[in-house]
Amino acid sequence: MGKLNWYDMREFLNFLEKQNDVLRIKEEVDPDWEVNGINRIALQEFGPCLIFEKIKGADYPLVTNLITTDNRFLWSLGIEKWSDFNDEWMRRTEKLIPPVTVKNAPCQEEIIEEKNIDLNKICNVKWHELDKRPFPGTLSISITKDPDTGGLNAGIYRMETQGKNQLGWGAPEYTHGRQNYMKYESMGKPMPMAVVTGVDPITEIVGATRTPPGVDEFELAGALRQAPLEMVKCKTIDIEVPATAEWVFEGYLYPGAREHEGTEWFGEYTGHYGEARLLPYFVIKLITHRKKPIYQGTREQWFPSESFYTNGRSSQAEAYRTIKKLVPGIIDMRCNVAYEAIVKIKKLFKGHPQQVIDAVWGSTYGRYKHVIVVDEDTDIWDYESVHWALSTRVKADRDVTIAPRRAGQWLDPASSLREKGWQTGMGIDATMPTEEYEFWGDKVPKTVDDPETVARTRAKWGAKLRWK
Ligand SMILES: Cc1cc2nc3c(=O)[nH]c(=O)nc-3n(C[C@H](O)[C@H](O)[C@H](O)COP(=O)(O)O)c2cc1C
Ligand SMILES: [Mn+2]
Repeated sequence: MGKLNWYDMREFLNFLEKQNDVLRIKEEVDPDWEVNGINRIALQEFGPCLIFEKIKGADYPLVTNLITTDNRFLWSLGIEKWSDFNDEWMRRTEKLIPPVTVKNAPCQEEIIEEKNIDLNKICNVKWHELDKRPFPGTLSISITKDPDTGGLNAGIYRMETQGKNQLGWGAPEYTHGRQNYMKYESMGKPMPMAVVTGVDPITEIVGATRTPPGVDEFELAGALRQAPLEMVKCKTIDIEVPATAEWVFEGYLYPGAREHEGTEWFGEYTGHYGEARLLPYFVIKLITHRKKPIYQGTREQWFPSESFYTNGRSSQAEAYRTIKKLVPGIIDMRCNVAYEAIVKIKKLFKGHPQQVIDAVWGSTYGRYKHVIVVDEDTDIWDYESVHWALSTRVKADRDVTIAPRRAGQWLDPASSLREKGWQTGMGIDATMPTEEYEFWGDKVPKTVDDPETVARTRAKWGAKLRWK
């Protein structure tokens, strides 16, 4: 169910409404605690998508939890079941599909001039108890251009309100967005940027996907949709944005300009509060939006969260594609939104699992510090099964590789402030050590699967043994 090429967020919302998967909150709610509380509860219980129609002090409605359940994620992409997901992603994105530029676009139906911009009227939500300021940017996509290649980049980075038209920009140096800024900064030039929010679900997903460098996320969106995305040129800067976005902020980041996030902590996708940082900031010069625009945001937290789906699962699919191109025998891959990757292989040679571990560390953007490699008979979609392999096939002095001083992520709470950005890799080969048994001429232990007996029993007992 679902489909590939949603026209806009509204079409997806209408579909969700028909599935009885939207809750409209018409009562006025408090942006300081109540939006947080309702989201915290709804997320944890795999609740519906939420539309807050009246937030105290704000003039516009807010959508949250658009893609925070298995169903809503798979509907976004028109994929039926998880077991198809990695391969379907790979198949569709074999060839990227560039967007088309249109002249008139819904996202430019209305305009707010610089002097009339007041972010607090647009989104004034504090997503967690210890956030001291509103963070309108949780699901807002920053669109920048590489000044060398002209290629577009899309990324979601946290943005806090620092003034009526100023937002902090939480993009660390390892993101492509920040790398574009670093190029402008070294030329001493301001970087034009557009920030969009309230987009069709595939655009949201690609904004959160960790791709190899140089990939234009809107071409990736076209591939996932199997049809080009419609985009329109901004009014004041040379950047294209998705034509059906609800909100578009046009503006600049200036070279050398930094401001500390005016809070001590911000709740993050690791499920912990992350430290506030000294960051570049975005100055908005013009806002365009649709008629009756809907703002979009989300509450960062541990699983289940919007990051888990749109960043975790999509980046997993990208990592799967990369690894499959580099190492033979890769069957499937599961990554969480934080820092773990589990890879299922058909072991072909000595050191094969270790090569997989090295490849994950060296070639993927997800910064998966822990890599677990398992055999074909292990079900990576069932953590019990993975732990069975870990506890029965691993001899730690032989199978665990520790690799210090790896590139990590800023927000990993396992590293203290002094070590932020660094991580220690741990690779675990949880495949059966067949090569050792074979070396000694011994038989490799088999699993107690007993397929012949199972088949024989099913043939005789048939329907009587169907419990599901
Ligand atoms: C809700 C949400 C919030 C996110 N916030 C941040 C953030 O504050 N900083 C960050 O580096 N990445 C954040 N991400 C992940 C990035 O969007 C993701 O890594 C993306 O691929 C970066 O794009 P880029 O490499 O093209 O710059 C967030 C993702 C989601 C879904
Ligand atoms: Mn990118």
